[in-house]
Amino acid sequence: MTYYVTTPIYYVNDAPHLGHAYTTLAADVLARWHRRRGEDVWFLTGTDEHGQKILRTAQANCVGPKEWADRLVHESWQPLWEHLEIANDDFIRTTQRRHTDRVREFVQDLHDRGEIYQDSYEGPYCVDCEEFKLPGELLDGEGEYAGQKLCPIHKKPVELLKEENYFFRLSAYTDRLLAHYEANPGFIQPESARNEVVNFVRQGLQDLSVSRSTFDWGVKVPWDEQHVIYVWIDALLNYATAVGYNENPEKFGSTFPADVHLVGKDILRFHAVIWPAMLLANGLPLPGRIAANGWLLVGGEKMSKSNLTGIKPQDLTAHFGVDAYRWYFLRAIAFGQDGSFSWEDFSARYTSELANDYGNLASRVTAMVGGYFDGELPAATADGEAERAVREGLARAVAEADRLIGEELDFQGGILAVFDFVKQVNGYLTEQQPWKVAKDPSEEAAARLATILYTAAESLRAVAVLLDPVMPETSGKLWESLGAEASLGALADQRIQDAAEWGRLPAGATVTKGAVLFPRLS
Ligand code: ME8
Repeated sequence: MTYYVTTPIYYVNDAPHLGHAYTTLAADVLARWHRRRGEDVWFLTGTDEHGQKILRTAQANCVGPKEWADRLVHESWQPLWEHLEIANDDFIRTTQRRHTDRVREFVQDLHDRGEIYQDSYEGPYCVDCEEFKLPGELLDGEGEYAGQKLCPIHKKPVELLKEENYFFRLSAYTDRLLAHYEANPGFIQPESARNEVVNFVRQGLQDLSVSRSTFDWGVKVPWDEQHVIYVWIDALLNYATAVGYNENPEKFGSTFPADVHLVGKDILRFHAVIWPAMLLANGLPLPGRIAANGWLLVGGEKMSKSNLTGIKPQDLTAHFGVDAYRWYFLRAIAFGQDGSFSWEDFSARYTSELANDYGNLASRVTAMVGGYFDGELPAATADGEAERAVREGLARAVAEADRLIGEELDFQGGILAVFDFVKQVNGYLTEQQPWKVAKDPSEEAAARLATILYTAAESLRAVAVLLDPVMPETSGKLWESLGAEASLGALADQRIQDAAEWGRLPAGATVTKGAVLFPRLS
């Protein structure tokens, strides 16, 4: 079976900001990690292009909605993912025929099964969320919004909608969903998100409006073309249509359902309640896990396109580089919790952890192999207690990182496990003082010097493999400067399991002092 990972498909109402990149990066690291385990992986991302929000944005810009979506996809979203080295296997757009045709079939099937009925509905709607809200969750407006009710997420007025719509019998799934959460404790992550969903569903679910009839930018309801399918039903189905639902049984059978849907906590209910109910109604299997990330905050509020608080990832990568960017957000914020970005924090961590701890280790070791051994990696012939401790540290780091990143989606914990090992190797060098050993002309000292440098270089070989999913460019540079390719082959072919196997880098490898991994910040 394929390990199938997804991101949300993002609305193309505006260009991406740090928050979108955060979820996508986490998914990318997870996908790369599983590829490094030798698994067959499918990593999907894409864009959500229908609905009122996109339509209004396009109108405000005096272009048609499809033209607007094309522009944003080609000029903003896809170039950003390339820039950030996102290695997705597919990119789905909800305006593609491969998607819209299948959405119609899926909804027709629900209709045929008696899961959909017609009724009228009146209620507050947030266009930014594309969601009907419950009156109880709205906030009272103040200042310019005095007297109005506001969306709790966007802090903007909701609109009162009254429409004749089609409804999905979501309420009928309350008990089956609760039973599924109970039987599968890891279905929703983190624990706090799971509790929130369980409490919400326990109150009983209401049937869900699944069509809109006051505008037409969407997939038409097959049996009543006066309606378009509600944008969230359309969007959630991307996870099925992109891997061959009703089209390619072989691909679908080996890929669907997803092992992990990564989503922001704002859209958790859609994924943990509505999506599984849709699948149950259609007789399809449920995903393995819905993992919710917290929000990147600006001034204590969710960073958002709609509120114009988005910071562009390119503003940061221009200063810190792409790899440091990829590393920082996963390293600095515990996955699942909210976090804030600050230039000060990023700069401080870059300097102490990337440049001083990791970058310096690489440059010291490669420079010493150059200076003392003419760039030819010596063999370790005088192994002792200190070397054993390094080997044990590595075995621990590999096991920890694999469990934390690969299984628990604790990116921060996994990265820290590797960086603890980097610190251990730095400490080992400080203790062993190869620069002093080098001054001793005895044969014994020569063997010690060789052993120390071999141990440090071999440690770096493992670190390059372990950090490759997070910082692919840096690992590539290190791989090259260790001369690893000639004997071990391409970095892309290394396995996480290999990282722990001591002694893979052969004596005799040609080590060069490559470019500085993390240049000083200007
Ligand atoms: O909701 N912090 O699209 P969207 C962290 N089209 N993550 C953030 C964030 C922040 N400040 N802001 C956005 C939609 N995100 C729907 C999804 S899926 C079938 C349809 C991330 O463009 C986070 O993953 O509003 C959030 O869930 C997603 O962007 C919402 O993107």
